[in-house]
Amino acid sequence: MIRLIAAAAVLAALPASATEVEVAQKNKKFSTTAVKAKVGDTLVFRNDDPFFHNIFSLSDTQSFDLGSYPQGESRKVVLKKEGTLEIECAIHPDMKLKVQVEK
Ligand SMILES: [Cu+2]
Repeated sequence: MIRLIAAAAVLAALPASATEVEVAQKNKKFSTTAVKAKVGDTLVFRNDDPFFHNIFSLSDTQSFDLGSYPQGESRKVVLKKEGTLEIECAIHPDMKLKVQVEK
């Protein structure tokens, strides 16, 4: 019985519904222009184009620069704070994605 309670406590400590949110890049566009996610979720940026993309966020909420990477590869970011992220590609500035991060 004590062991069961301990296991339940461990489960409760994990984020309730941490999930992966995949956004592909194809034809110099993100697969969506806006996406909602939760703190603790992971954004997965998959490059489906036969050239490099370089995904970055300069939003105060959470800044990152994933570097340039080729077709078939993905880069991941765990969302750390609630707020809005304006995301672009450093190589193709017309590629824009807004991520609304909620608690
Ligand atoms: Cu690009």
